[in-house]
Amino acid sequence: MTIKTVSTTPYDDQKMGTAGLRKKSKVVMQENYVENFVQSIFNVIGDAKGKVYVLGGDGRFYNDIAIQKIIKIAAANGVSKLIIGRNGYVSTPAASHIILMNKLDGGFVLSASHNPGGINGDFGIKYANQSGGQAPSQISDKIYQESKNIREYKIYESEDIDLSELGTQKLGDMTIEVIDPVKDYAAMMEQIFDFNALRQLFAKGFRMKFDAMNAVTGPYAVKIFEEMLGAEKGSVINAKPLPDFGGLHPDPNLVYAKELINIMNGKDAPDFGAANDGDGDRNMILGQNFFVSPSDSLAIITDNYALIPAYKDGIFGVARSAATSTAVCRVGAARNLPCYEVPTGWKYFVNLMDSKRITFCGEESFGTGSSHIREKDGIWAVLFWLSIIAATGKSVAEITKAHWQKYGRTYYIRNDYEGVPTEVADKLMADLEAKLPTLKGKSFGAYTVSEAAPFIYNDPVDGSSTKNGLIIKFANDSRIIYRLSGTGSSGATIRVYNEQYKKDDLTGDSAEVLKPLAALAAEIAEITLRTGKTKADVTT
Ligand code: VG1
Ligand code: CO
Repeated sequence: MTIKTVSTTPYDDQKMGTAGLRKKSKVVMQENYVENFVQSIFNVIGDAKGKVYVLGGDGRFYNDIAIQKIIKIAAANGVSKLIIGRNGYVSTPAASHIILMNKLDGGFVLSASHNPGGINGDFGIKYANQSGGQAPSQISDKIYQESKNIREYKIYESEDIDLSELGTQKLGDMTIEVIDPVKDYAAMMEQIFDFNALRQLFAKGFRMKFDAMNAVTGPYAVKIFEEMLGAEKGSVINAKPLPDFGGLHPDPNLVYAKELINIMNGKDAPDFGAANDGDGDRNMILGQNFFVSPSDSLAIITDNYALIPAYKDGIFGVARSAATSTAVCRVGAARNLPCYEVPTGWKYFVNLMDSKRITFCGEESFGTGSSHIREKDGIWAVLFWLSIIAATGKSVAEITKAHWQKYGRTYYIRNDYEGVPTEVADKLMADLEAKLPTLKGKSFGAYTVSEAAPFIYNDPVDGSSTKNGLIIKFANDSRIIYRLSGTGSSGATIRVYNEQYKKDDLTGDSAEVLKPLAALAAEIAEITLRTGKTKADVTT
């Protein structure tokens, strides 16, 4: 066994987006693609001696190949130890927990999250640092620069490492510890929530369905909901992680979690439904024939913090991405909690959590979490909802409607226009930005523009400034936000977020209520004219 130095040619597209590097599987499968990217990270880290990282993925196609490459490159670069989930599996939230619990230097999660997998799907690598969260742009930019100039990488020449058995082995001087990726995570959940109360809930006959979408959360969910809490066997569906997710698009929303939606809207529906995405950081919450919008979920969780043992003595504050509805800030205002607004991407919450400015945070894209880790956490959100149900004895729909009664309702819809040529999307955004100053004071029927500007975030901790999206606010408590996706693997996706707050009028249908605003949003940005699309490809 020896360390080999291999000469390589740089790729020019290894820029991390909203959440790590995300590409078509076939792009990642190109010669030395993973090697270049990972070596670039180690070059930026500098001396890896004494450093320890967690490694694993959501089990998608190429997980098994990429993980072996990373192990061998880490060993050749002098890493002291890798902690790896058995069979190469670890969820994004569990990886964050492993980093924090063991005070590691960071980690690698092999996942393209909610994007489809397989040879024609997507692959990705999320890189976290010692904060437990994904590296901030200042670091990922350096890695990108490095990747454009890389000329060689170091790799250990050896047989593949067997990751199927728990225990410790060596590759040269590097220690490899294969761990059960579920155990410590489940123990943390038991610390946060009142598992006895949840066991009583299921003992009384409460029924749930959790859709793991054939991705990484299956083993976590079976362990926690069925084995520890006593939900009936079969409560977790699509529980076995598969390399192609069984053909599913592991994005937990009304469009892609079809099987679960049908169960929850069908005869004899269980009391509660939930789904997670590929790497276990997103969640969708459902009642019988009832959908909780992620923005409402964050607000409801915040309003109920005192029901949970870990938060009962108080929380510091809350935060949402700018695109997420303002619902949580109304709870913040009522309860004297600061409410921060950050760019899209969980990494922007990390400084706020580290500096004890916030405890809870969330995104409209089905992400909810707290400072127990530095990633969003799908199973945590599900346990939170189950705890609210156990404590109040109310159904999902009753809890949500009571929340609207108390605070009013923030109607919310996101329209995605996918596969738009990059130049078209970039021009649309640039022209729209240029037009914003002319919109102020203008009326479009019932909608009078009160503010129109790019969203700029000044991080109160590290002083960095980030521009992300364009916001138009109207005098009638409604907003439109436009931004380009940073997680796609081909072309551009234009996301248009629409929201309208109503103090009364609580029982409408979101799509109906927001129809005029969504039409106005498309008109202002000239979506049809520029993209040829007469309607959104996906609405969530
Ligand atoms: C999307 C979501 C964003 C989320 C990100 C990563 O990014 O909008 O809220 O943080 O995915 O989610 P974008 O740039 O495509 O809008 V995950 O589950 O990949 O970590
Ligand atoms: Co994800």
